[in-house]
Amino acid sequence: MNQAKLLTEKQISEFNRDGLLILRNFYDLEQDIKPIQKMVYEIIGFIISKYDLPIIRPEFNPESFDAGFQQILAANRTYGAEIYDAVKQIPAFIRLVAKPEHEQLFRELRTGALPGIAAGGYGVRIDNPNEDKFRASWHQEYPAQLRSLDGLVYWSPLVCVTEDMGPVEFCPGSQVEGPIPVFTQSNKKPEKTGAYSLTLKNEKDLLKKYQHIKPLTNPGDLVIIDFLVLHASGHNTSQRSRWSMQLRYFNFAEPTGQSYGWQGSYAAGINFREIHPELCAD
Ligand SMILES: O=C(O)CCC(=O)C(=O)O
Ligand SMILES: [Fe+2]
Repeated sequence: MNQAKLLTEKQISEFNRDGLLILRNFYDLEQDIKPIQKMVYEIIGFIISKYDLPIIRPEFNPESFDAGFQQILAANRTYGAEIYDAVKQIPAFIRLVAKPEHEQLFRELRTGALPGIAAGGYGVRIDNPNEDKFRASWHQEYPAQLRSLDGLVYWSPLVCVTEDMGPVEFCPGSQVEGPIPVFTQSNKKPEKTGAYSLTLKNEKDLLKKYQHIKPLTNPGDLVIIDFLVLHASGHNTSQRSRWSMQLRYFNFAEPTGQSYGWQGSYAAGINFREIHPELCAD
């Protein structure tokens, strides 16, 4: 049986060249995205009630599902953390994570792959205005996730990402560098923890070598990112949090991942240095 292809040959070669591919309107807003936005709205409502906050919200609307969230942050930043931890457990989100199309995309982009879902590698980012602590500086996904060398990040926004929200910045083509050594005990970033604290070796020179792009995306759009492509969070200088979903898939068939039993990295409590001492620059 010949399953209909999700990607054209042109898209596959674009991904092979850039390590990056944007599929506009890939998800069904009504079926895939709106149920997630609705549950975020409900969870925000529980927090408003729980802490008895004087916040009045409009009825649910996909465009403004996070209404009240900035006032919650202003009341107490830790309420935001409570919401952050909650929203990755929304069933509609987990259904999206496991959508068969993600396996199929992986197979179309990586011939012979047996895709896996990176445990703990999925979540909903909330990039709040003028916050730096959780901003991802320039990185490749691989050291932060491990599992296999040839993984993919599926990134999709829950809000219309505008220039001032700090869209993710990419260096297309930079996957050809292969895995880049990192400084792990970076005293350059004392405020960052776990994978966020890693710094690329020769970062400045690497970043000069490649073009930089910051594509604007809308709910329903899917950005596919090679585990080895350089990328970084932008700076959100807007009045609204940049809500986005990240799902990460790896390849059971890839030998490097097999050699360490497809283990995860920092978030899984694994010591990156034990798995890849040669990629530790310090
Ligand atoms: O959304 C962001 O700011 C960063 C996303 C990222 O690094 C990722 O999805 O792997
Ligand atoms: Fe990333």
